[in-house]
Amino acid sequence: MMRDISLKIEQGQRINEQDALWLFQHAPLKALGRLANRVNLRKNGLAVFYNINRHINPTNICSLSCKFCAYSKKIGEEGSYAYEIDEMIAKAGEAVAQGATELHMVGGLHPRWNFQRYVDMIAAMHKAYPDVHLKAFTAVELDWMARKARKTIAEVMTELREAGLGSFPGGGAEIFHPEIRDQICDTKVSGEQWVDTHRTAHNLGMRSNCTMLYGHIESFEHRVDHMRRLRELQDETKGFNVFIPLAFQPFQNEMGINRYTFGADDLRTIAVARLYLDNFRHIKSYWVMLGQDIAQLALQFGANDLDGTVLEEKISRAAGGRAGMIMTRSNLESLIRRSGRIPVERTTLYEPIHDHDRQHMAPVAEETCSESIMERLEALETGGSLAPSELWQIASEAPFHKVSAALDASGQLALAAHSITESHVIELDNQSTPESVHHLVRKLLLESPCMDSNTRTLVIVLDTTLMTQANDLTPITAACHQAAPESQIVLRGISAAKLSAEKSCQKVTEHLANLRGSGLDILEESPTDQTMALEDKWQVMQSAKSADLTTVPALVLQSSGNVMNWSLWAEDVTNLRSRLSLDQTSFAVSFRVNRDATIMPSEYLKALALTRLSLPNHVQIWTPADGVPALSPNQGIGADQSQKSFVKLISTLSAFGSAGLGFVSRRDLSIEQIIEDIRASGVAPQLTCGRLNRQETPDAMRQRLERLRHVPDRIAVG
Ligand code: V47
Ligand code: SF4
Repeated sequence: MMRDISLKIEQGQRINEQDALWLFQHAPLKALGRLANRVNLRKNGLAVFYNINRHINPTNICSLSCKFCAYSKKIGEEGSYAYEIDEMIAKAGEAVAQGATELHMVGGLHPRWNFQRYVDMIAAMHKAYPDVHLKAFTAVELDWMARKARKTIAEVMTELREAGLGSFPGGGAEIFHPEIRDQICDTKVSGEQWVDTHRTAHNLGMRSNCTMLYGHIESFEHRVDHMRRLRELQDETKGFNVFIPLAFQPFQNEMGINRYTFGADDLRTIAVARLYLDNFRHIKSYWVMLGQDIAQLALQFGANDLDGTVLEEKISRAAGGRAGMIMTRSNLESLIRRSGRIPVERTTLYEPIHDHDRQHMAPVAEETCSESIMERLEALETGGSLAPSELWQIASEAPFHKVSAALDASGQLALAAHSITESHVIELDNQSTPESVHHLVRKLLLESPCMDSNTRTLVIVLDTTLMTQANDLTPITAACHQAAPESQIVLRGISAAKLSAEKSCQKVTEHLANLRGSGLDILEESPTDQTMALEDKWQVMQSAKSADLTTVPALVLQSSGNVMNWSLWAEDVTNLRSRLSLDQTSFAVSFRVNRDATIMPSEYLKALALTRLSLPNHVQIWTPADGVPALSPNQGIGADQSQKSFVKLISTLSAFGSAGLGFVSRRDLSIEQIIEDIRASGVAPQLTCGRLNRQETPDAMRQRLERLRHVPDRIAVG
């Protein structure tokens, strides 16, 4: 089916609603992304748009009570506000001083404001800043004004245009289908009225945007129905500038929904929109609702616009938006550049501000790289081994989707299950004592819901990153084991294990055997072990193996300045590969990002895929949740009540080569939420305690991996 749909698109045919539904329900994530990316490049070239704008939400007082809305208040209610026109002009002035070319204004339906109030608002803003484009009022607000003034929608629009209004934003669309609309916003204009209002605007020669609020109670069928109505109107009028999928923000709503949309679902929605809405040139990856992480990745999945600097957006913030209220020009440009694209500042109507940027909008048939890079990528695909300099070249030059295609072609992954190892990290420091660790572990066990069931055994990770002096760790592991005899114990820190041997005046092998005897199960490399000499590190790992400890080496991504350090990655992965090829007993590598590094999600997934391609088949790659990068500042009203923003990436990991979440730190994550994320990635979640793997012989593991291969990376949400 994927091939049929690709063929249709390649031949310039339209895909239909059944196709779009299939893409939502079944398309492999990477293949879907590749197709959407190709279509976007052919329309928009390498350019990705952003603008310098400001949102001003004139009032949160609203006569309606949509069930999903955390923003609206009633008159007199605590937190309600209504700006005077002067205040709005002052706010606009701040933005104009920073180079804003657009003001975006939408708000509640204030029961005491009449139509003239809105006309005066626009006229005053236009008078103060005649060069700034005023994009204001949703179809819902326009209907409100028309009813209050007893005018037609066309009359209202014309008067607003005469006062200085430039175009209409896309809000208020939600989900058109009455099955959903009646449940979430039954007093709002109907889907038909919304479409009619925009038809009227287009017929008057005005342009508008359109949105779809997804990730609440709607099904994929409702999303396709919504997009169908937009595509039909666009066929008729060509008046829409852009389609903007709005990811539902779940804090404070009357729908009983308390989780954010899955990252894989966000990407899928952008990609299906790009493929189905073939008469739209622009698809917006709205960072305010998606978070910076998914917004950046969406640029590989068909989106060509990030929206703008925004400044003071209140609607998503009230509903738990974690992305913060502002991005600077340089933030936006950096997200775009590090996606391999060219940032182009645009006007509201999607013209480049600078004429010389037009060249970047020229259609591109495909992102290319040199033949030698392709040959090397093919060599990797078929299990060949490359020199670090060759790997470095592939990593820094091959586009994201060339790597994703190579991973698919290699048949390397395709997992039926993604393992989750529930763990709790105890950060040891110089003051840690056996008593303090024992106390912490007992407390942990009493509080931990995962000890309720026999099948779920907690893993305790003793993390040594904060230890700056040598300490004999044997009494500490013994205390941990005594407090939790059923738990598996991981020591994170190879250099700490070595220092511990020195402190107790023992040979490393002898000391590791003692640690094993005191209850330790696994020795895991920590990011701080990167500073150890390679030979020293491997020697300790070798000794750990002789002491019957399982060892988990790490691959830690680093950045230098504001760029990903691919050369370090290439060196590290080469060392790991040669080490692991000799060593058939190591079953996993922990893949993480250095705490101080800024790694973009697209770089992280590309590195993950390349690492999967570079390491021997029998080695699993674990992506510990606390080592996944997070760009979103995770600020805002719902931030501490809800999942952290990096959780968004979890549902994308298995498609790019991760076999499991390694040792999940449970401090700010709920295992139930993670299980949902794994399901959303299309593979089955599998809770393990790590021991499962220890009992497996290398042969049995190889057979298991063989069985798991060739299962497509499907999605199963909706
Ligand atoms: O219509 C309300 C949505 C919209 C929530 O046209 C929510 O360029 C998510 O339309 N979670 C207003 N969304 C915002 C809007 C918009 C934003 C940016 C650019 C443009 C454009 C338009 O916000 C509302 C509603 O669909 N919304 N509550 C929520 N909890
Ligand atoms: Fe009012 Fe808009 Fe909120 Fe609905 S979504 S309650 S119309 S502010």
